[in-house]
Order: sequence, then structure tokens, then C-alpha cells
Amino acid sequence: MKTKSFGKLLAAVVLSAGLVNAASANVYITEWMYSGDEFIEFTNLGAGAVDFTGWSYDDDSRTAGTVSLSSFGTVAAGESVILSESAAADFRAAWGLSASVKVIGGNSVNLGRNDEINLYDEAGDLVDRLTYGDQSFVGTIRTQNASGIPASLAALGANSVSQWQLSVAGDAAGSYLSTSGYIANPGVAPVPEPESFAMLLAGLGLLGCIARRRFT
Ligand SMILES: [Ca+2]
Ligand SMILES: [Ca+2]
Ligand SMILES: [Ca+2]
Repeated sequence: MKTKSFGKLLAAVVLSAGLVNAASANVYITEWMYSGDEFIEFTNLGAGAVDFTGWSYDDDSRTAGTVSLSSFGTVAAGESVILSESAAADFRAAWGLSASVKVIGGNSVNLGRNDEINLYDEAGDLVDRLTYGDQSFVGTIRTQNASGIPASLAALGANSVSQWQLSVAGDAAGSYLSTSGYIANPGVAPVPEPESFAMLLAGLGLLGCIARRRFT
């Protein structure tokens, strides 16, 4: 009996460890601009907060630990954080961001026209990757002076740059012009497209019908 209980306990520990990994898997690269006002945005799209202590970024040299993201600290569910080339204060001023938007400035591991964004967790495991370049992938976007944003949520985590589009001032993603003349929506999380909302509402309506039937 004791062995069986230990087995159950072990299973519970393994299961909870799995849930921790699932949480980090819900953090995505959600926006980037390689030239103009260079930055990368990461968003926690999971249901719980994620501790970025030990997390890191690298470009196409693909080495965990290259640029520490630890100072993002605890990133709440739905929160977007920024890694910028310019100083954090300058980036905030140019985009009109409040102090509550977390920005790590002074990134010197810079992105080129054809490059790669890699996000690693505290164990050095890859959380998300986006390989891009309008020369490497002909017909895809060039994020010069305007950021790249997911055309739909399906683009997130897919590492398929053809599913990304350029931000346009006034678009559904909330993009706007910075004081320096660049277009993006840093600190603003991607929103589900209207079709997804409609499907979600339809799903909720269906659940409501099922619930009502069960109680009558
Ligand atoms: Ca680079
Ligand atoms: Ca650059
Ligand atoms: Ca954004």
C-alpha cells in the first residue's frame, strides 16, 4: 500500500511539473521590428503568471543565456513585455508607454533584415522561435519602420513568418505612430480576431443550452 501511495505522489509531482512547462509554453513572441525602433515583444497568453527569472533571448546564434530577461520578473497573464535596442526610458517616451509597461532597454544582440528571435526559459529550453527575413523567405514582410504582428493567433508559436503582417496605424491590433515616426503596438497584446470571438460566443451559447437542458 505504501508503495502505491508513493507512486501516486510521484505521479502528482510529475503532473505538476508538466503543468509548469505548459505555462511557459504559453509565452510567445508577439511583435518585432528589426530596423527603425528595434524591439521584440513577448506576451504571456497563458492563464497564470510566469516568472521570467533565468529566461533569456538570443538571435540566430541560438544560445540560451545570451541576453537575460530576468528583470521582467513576474509577467502576469495577458501581459506583454518589451526588449528594445534604445534605452527603456527613450522607448517609453517615443511610444507614450506608462511606467507599468515592462521594458528592458539597451539590447545589443541586434536583429538584422534576415535573422531569428529565440526565447528560452530558465532551464535553457526553447519557448518560442521566429525565423524571418524578406530575402530568406521571399514574399514575407520586412519589418523596417513598422513592426511585424501575427495575422491571426494561429501564427503564434508556429515559426512561420508568412503568417505575419506589417502593423498599420489604426489597425485592429491597436497600432499607432510613435513620436519618431515608426508604427507598432508595443505593450499591447494580440487580440483574437472577430471570428474567434464569434466562435467563442457560439460555444458559450451551446454550453448554456446544454446546462439548461440538464437542469430541466
Ligand atoms: Ca543578429
Ligand atoms: Ca536592427
Ligand atoms: Ca504588441
